[in-house]
Amino acid sequence: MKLNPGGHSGLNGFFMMYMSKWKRVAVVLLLIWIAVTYFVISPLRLNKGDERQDTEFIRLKRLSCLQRIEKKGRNFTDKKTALEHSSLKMHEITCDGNTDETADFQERLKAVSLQLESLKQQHSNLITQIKKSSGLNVNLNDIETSAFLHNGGGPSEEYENLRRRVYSNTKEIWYFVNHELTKLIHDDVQSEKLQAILDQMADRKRSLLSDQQKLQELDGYHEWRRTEAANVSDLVQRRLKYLQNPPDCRDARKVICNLNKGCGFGCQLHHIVYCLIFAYATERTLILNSKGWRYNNKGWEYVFHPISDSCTTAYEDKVVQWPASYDAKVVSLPFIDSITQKPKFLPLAIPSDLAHRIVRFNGDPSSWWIGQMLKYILKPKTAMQKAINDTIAKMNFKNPIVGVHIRRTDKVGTEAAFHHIDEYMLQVKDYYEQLELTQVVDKRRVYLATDDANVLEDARNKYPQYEFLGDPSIAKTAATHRRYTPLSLTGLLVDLHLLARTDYLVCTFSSQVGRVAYEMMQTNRADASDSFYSLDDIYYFGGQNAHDRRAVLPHAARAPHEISVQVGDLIGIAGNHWNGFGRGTNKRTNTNGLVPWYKTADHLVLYSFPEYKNVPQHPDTRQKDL
Ligand SMILES: Nc1nc2c(ncn2[C@@H]2O[C@H](COP(=O)(O)OP(=O)(O)OP(=O)(O)O)[C@@H](O)[C@H]2O)c(=O)[nH]1
Ligand SMILES: *[C@@H]1O[C@H](CO)[C@@H](O)[C@H](O)[C@H]1NC(C)=O
Ligand SMILES: *[C@@H]1O[C@H](CO)[C@@H](O)[C@H](O)[C@H]1NC(C)=O
Ligand SMILES: *[C@@H]1O[C@H](CO)[C@@H](O)[C@H](O)[C@H]1NC(C)=O
Ligand SMILES: [Mg+2]
Repeated sequence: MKLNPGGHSGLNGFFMMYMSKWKRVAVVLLLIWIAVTYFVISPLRLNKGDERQDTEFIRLKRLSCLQRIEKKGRNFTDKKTALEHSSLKMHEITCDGNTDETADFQERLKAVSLQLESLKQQHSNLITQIKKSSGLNVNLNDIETSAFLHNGGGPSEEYENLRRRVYSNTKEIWYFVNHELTKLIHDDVQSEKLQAILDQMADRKRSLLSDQQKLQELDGYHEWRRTEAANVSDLVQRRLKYLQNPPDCRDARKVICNLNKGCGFGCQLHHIVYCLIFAYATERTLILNSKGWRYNNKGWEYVFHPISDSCTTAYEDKVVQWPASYDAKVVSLPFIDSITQKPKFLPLAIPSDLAHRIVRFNGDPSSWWIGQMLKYILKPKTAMQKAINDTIAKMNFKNPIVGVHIRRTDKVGTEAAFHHIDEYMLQVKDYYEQLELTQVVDKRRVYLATDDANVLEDARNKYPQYEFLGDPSIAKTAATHRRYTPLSLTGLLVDLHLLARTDYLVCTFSSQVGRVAYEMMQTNRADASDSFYSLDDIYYFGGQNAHDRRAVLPHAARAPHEISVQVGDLIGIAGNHWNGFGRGTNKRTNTNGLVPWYKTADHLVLYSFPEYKNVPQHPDTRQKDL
C-alpha cells in the first residue's frame, strides 16, 4: 500500500517539470481533463459515488507497483549481465580444460541468457499493460479498453494472464537452470563454483517470485479477487442446490451414480464429481447409490449430508444405462474409465458462461471448477464434523504451515515412483526461504499426511529444525489392511481438511488424495494455483478429455528429442519434466517430443453448460421465502 513519496518517479518528474513551466496552463488543463474524463466515464458506471475515488486510489497504487516492476526490470538486466560475466569467468576457468565441455557450458549459459531475455520482454509487456489500464497515456481508447471500468472494478483477463505467466515462467527458468547446472556439478571439477552460481540463482528466483506475489497483493485488486471468487462460488453452489432439489422429485429427470467403484476414497470422490458434472451438464438430478459402501456399509448419508435434501430416490422408474436418449427419465452412469465416446463437458472443460469470470481470479480454472463440485458433495454430518474438529483441536495447527502428502504403501512401485522425504523437504525449505524474505517465521511448521506410519517419525528425526504436525495413529489406520473402515475415513478427512488449509502443498499429483487436497485448497482461497508443488505429474482429472497447451512462441527443435512448434499449434500434453521442458504431441505435425514449457500456455476448454437462468446471479434475500 506504500505510495512513493520520494518523487523520483517518472510521473512525478514529469509533473514537476510541467508545474514549473506551464504552471497555470497546466492546472487549468488538468481541471478540464478531470471534468471531461468524469463526464465521459460516469455514464459507463453502474455504481457511482465512492467508486470513482476507489479507481483513483487503485490507479495510484498501481503506479507505485509500476515503479517497482520497472526497477525489477533493471535487476533483470543486472542478472543477465551477471550471468554473462560468470559465463566469461567460467570460460577462463575451463580454458585449459576440455574445449568440448567449455563449448557445451557456453551453449547452456547462452540458452539461459535467451530465456532471461524473453522473461525481460514479458516484464516490459506487463509494464505496458499496467500503463494502459492505469491511464498513464490518457486517451479515450485506453480508457475504453481498460477493462476495469467495464466489469465491476476488477482486473482485465489479459492483465491477469500476463501476470501469472511472468510468475510461472520465472519458475520455469529456475527449473531449467537448476537442472542444467546440477548436471554439470555431477561431471565437472568446478562443482563448488557451479554450486555457488546455483545458490545465487535460487536466491534471485525467490526474490523475483516474492516480488511478483507482492505485486498481486498491491495492484489494488486483492479484495476484488476475493469477493469475485466468493460470488462465483456462491452462484455455482446455488445452481447445484437448485438442480438437486427439483420442485417435483417424482417428475424430475435423474442420473444414478453408484458408489461401488472398487478404489480408494479420493478415487470415489472423483467418481461422484464426474457424476455431478454430468448431472449439471444434462440438467438431471443426481441420485447417489451408496449401499454397501466400502468405507461405511451403512452408506454415504451416514457420514455426509445427502447430496439432495428432497430428492434421493428414482422411485420404481425404469433405469437405462447411459448412453441413452435425452428423453430417458432415469439413466445410470458407467465408470468414467469405461466410456468410449467421452462427452465434451467432462474435465478439464469449464462452463463458458462462467469462464471469463473465473479466469480473472484463478490461474487454474479447471481444478477450481472441480473443487466447487467437491465443496457441494463433501459436507460431513455433525458427528463426523465433531470428530474432525476434536482431532484438529489436539494439534497445534497454525499458519504459516506447509502441507506435505506422502503417498506410499500400495502406490509405490506400481502406480508411482518412490520419492524420498528429502525431495519433499527441499521444496518445503525453498518455500520458507522465500517466505522469510518478507516476514519473520517463528517456526517452520509442516503438516504431514501419509498412509505410511513410519514416515512421520523418520521426518522428525531427520529434520529436527522443523515442527511436524501429524497423527501417527491416522497413518496407521490408512494402512492397506485397515483402510476401508469408518475410523480410517475420519483420519483421511482430517488429513484432507488440514492439507487444504495449509499455505503451500507439497505432494505427488499421481495420487488422487494429493489432487483432492489441492482441489479443496482451491475452494478455500481465491487462487491456489501457485500454492503447490507436485513431485511428479501436472494436475489432471482421471479419465479427462485431451489436455492441450498452445504454442505462444515459435520453437525450432535443437535436438532429435525436441519438437518444433509454430505460434498457435496445439500440443497434447503428457507432462512437465520440471527442467524447463515438457513432453507432448504437436497436433499439427503429429510429432512427439520435448518443447520448452515457457513457449506454451494452457489451452482452456470451454463448454456451453446450461446457464440455470432460474437461479439469480446474486443471492436475493427476498426470494428466500418464496
Ligand atoms: N489418512 C490418510 N489416508 C490416506 C493418505 N493417503 C492415502 N490414504 C488412503 O489410501 C487411499 C488411496 O486411494 P485413492 O483415494 O484411490 O488414491 P490413490 O491410490 O493415491 O490414487 P489412485 O491410485 O490414482 O486412485 C485413500 O483413499 C485413503 O484411504 C493420507 O495421507 N492420509
Ligand atoms: C535490485 O537488486 C538490489 C541488489 O541485488 C536490491 O538491493 C534492490 O532492492 C533490488 N531492487 C528491486 C526493485 O528489487
Ligand atoms: C459480490 O456480490 C455482492 C452481493 O451480491 C455484491 O455487492 C458485490 O459487488 C459482488 N462483488 C463482485 C466483485 O462482483
Ligand atoms: C467445527 O469447527 C468449525 C470451525 O472451527 C465450526 O464452525 C463448526 O461449528 C464445528 N462443528 C462442530 C460439529 O463442532
Ligand atoms: Mg489407488
